[in-house]
Amino acid sequence: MRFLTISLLAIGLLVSSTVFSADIEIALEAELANTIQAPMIIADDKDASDGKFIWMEGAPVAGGGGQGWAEFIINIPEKGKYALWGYVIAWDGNSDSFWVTWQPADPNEDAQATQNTQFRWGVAQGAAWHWDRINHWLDGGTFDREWEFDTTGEAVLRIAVREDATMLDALFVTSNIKATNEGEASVRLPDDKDRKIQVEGLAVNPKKKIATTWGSIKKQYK
Ligand SMILES: [Ca+2]
Ligand SMILES: [Ca+2]
Repeated sequence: MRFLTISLLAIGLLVSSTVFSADIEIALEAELANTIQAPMIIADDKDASDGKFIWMEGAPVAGGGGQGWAEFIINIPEKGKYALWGYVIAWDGNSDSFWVTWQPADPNEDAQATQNTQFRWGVAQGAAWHWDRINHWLDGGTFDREWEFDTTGEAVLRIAVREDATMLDALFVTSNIKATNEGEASVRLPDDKDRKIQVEGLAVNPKKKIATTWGSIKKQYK
């Protein structure tokens, strides 16, 4: 009987680690970014996750934008491909885009300066909070993005202002790159546990160590 139990346990472990290997999923609160550079700011909204979101404040008007950003240090637990989803509001055609770079999968490029459309996210419009998979809006069309990481550890995601008034409430990182809608991707907003992990940095490392390593990443990709 004991042998049977152990065997079943072993099979169970084998099955769960192969057939049912779960996607990696990380839920992040936009306003808990490691760095927020003005004029991008944190603002209040009772309908936003944890009551706050980030944006470059202003009415959605033509022109403007192009300054300010938020940076997130994300611990990549396994090598491989990842997709990103944003929980957003984009009122109209003048408030529906960001620049997105995620190092080291992306180069250390200031997309606000280079205007490289590879990093241009055309945000799905809507006046209520909704999920949108981060894409690149190229001159020839808009395509879902995926990022491939050859190393584990800290990766630096920058969401930079392109147009005034585009709003970001939360982010969802997933290794499920196939999903094209939020149901398939099992997107979710961060809960208290997610926020705790995000605030404390990598669960196992003190914040000081992250800062040091972040410095070396910047140096490496300069
Ligand atoms: Ca636009
Ligand atoms: Ca939020």
